[in-house]
Amino acid sequence: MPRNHPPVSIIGVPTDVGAGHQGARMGPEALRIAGLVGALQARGVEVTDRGNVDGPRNPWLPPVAGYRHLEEVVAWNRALLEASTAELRAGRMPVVLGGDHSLAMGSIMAVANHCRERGRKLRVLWLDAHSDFNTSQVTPSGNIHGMPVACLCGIGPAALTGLGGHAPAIVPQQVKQIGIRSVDQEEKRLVKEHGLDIYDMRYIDEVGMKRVMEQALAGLDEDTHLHVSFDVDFLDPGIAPGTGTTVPGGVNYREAQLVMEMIADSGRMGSLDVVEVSPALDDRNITAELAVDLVESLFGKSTLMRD
Ligand code: HAR
Ligand code: MN
Ligand code: MN
Ligand code: MN
Repeated sequence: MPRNHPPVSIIGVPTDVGAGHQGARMGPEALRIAGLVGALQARGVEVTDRGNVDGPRNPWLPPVAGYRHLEEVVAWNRALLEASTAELRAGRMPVVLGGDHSLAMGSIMAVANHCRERGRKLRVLWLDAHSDFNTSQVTPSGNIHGMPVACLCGIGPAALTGLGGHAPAIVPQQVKQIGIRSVDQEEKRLVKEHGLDIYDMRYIDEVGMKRVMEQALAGLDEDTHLHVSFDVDFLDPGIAPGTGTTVPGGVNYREAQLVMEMIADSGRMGSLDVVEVSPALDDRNITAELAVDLVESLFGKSTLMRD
């Protein structure tokens, strides 16, 4: 099934100011070295690597009032928001390479604004071990990469929730979370209260990934922009050890391929984040290589005669 993808712009966001471990700032280079650009070109996609956006270094300070490095996280997200907005306006598909997952705020705010301006619907697929729905009051760590979904839904500091100029950027009903297996106690209460649609590992075990993806993708139409936010800790640590917050019992290789293939078949993906690759924790870049392999599937590569 050959598909026509819009031209892709790769945007690196080499930061780990939102995380509790340093190292994700090396993720963009690891993904490039794993051959991301060539893999997309081999799919017939026109790709331009825009290089990295710039931002403050990691000062490595303890949290203040429930946030570690709030000012730095804001600065990186502002830079990404601007870069991604420019690509969307030019009719291009941003593929954002993290970096820690706090960057999903700038990435998705750019997409949300773009959809709002064009009267398009937005759905976010959040592939992750974590719900990333903490607030400063309940976070066990102060790490802002545990908060982006809440901030996108308008729950968080104005410096983050209002960054795109329109708060909330999205509503919880637009988000489908898959692979979830680590949600903090108070965070559980929040996701229930806000009605987040969560396909956790138990649900995946019970009903199977095919059915899960049919549900997560149900109702997409030609007016829907699908944003995929892929945190590599979604994957089982046995196949993806190179990330700062591994959680056992994750998605296996075949399930992950099916997820990506079904997204590709939907034909609706308009933007993508690949985040939390942490090369110093990895084993010969296998996590970045696996991420690239899965991105190929997102762009329509499949086994046998289907591609
Ligand atoms: N829930 C934990 C916290 O808020 C850890 C979440 C952050 N880890 C991530 N994001 N990699 O998905 O501290
Ligand atoms: Mn995450
Ligand atoms: Mn995670
Ligand atoms: Mn491959």
